[in-house]
Amino acid sequence: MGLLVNGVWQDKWYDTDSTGGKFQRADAKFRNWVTADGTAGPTGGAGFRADSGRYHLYVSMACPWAHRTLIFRELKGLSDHIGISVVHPDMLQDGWTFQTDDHGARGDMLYGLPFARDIYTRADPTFSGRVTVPILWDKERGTIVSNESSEIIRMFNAAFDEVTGNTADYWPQQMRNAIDPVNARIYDTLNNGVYKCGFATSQQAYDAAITPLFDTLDWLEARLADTRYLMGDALTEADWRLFTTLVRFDPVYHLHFKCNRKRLLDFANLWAYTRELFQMPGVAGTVNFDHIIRHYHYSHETINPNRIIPIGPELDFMEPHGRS
Ligand SMILES: N[C@@H](CCC(=O)N[C@@H](CS)C(=O)NCC(=O)O)C(=O)O
Repeated sequence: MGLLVNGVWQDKWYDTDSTGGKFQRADAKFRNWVTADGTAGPTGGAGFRADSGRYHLYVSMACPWAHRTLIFRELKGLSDHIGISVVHPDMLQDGWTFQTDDHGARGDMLYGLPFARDIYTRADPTFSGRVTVPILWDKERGTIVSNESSEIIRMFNAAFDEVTGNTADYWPQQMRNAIDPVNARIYDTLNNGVYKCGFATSQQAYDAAITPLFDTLDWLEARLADTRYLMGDALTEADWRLFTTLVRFDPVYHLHFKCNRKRLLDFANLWAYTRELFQMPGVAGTVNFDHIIRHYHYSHETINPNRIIPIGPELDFMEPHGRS
C-alpha cells in the first residue's frame, strides 16, 4: 500500500495521525470525460470521443468502486468495445500489481507492465497521489481519462449509445434531482462509511461512523419495503452504487471492518433486493468472491496482521428474491 510522490513510489499506509484516527479519502485526480463527439465533459479536457476499442478499463474485482464500472460495462453492452485488465487481489508494498500467479488475474493486457502505478506514471511521469482503481485508459492518446468511478459510470451510461445501440438510461434527466441526494447519503455513510469504520484508528472515529452507517441501512430497509428499487419502479445508478457495497457486506465489512451491529441477512428487504440485482443478466459474472474476500483480509496488515482468510458466511445469492 503506498502512493506516488512526483512519480516516485513510497510505501505508506493511510495517514490517520493527523485526523484523530479518521480515514479521509482523497479526491481522484484524472477527471476527463469520454463524450459521444469528443467535446469536453463537465470537467477536464476535450478530445476523448466514444470509439469502439479505444478505451481500456483497469479494475480490481475486489474493489466496490471498480465493480460499479464493470457492472455498467455489462449493462450497457460495452464488453466488446472496452477491454479490461484485472489486478491481482493482494495489494501489498507495491500497491496494486499485475502479478499473474494465481486467482485468475491475467496481468496488464495492454503493455505487460508489472504495477498499476506504472499506468499512472505512463500518463504523468510526475504524478503525485494514490494509485487507485478503476482507471479508464485511452489507448490513442496514451493517457488516463478518469480514475473516478462515479464519473466513469455516467460516461458508460450515455457516451457510447451510438456505438452500441444500447440506450438504457440509469441516470435519467427527470430523476437526477431525486437520485443525487440519495447517492450522497449512501456514499458518505455506507459506500465510504464502511471504510471509515474499517480504517478508523481511534474509537472516536469508529463511533462517529458506525451509527450513521446502520441508520442508513435502517432507512434503506424501510424505503425498500414500499418500492422495488431506490427510485421506485426505475432501476437507476443509485441501485448499482448501493449494490457493490451490499454484496460485500456480510463476507467482508461485517467482520473485517467491524460493521457488525447486524448482517445484511438481518434486513429482509435489503437482502432480497441485493439478490434481485445479483440475479440480473450479466451481473453475477462481475462478482468475484474469491478476490473480494482474499483482497481485504490479506492486504490490510494493520487490521489483520496474520493475514488469515476467514471461511466466510454461507450466502445463497441465487435464492429466489420474491420481489415484484
Ligand atoms: N474515488 C475513487 C476511489 C477508488 C479507490 O479508492 N479504490 C481503492 C480500491 S477499493 C484503491 O485503489 N485504493 C488504493 C489506495 O488507496 O492506495 C473512485 O470511486 O473511483
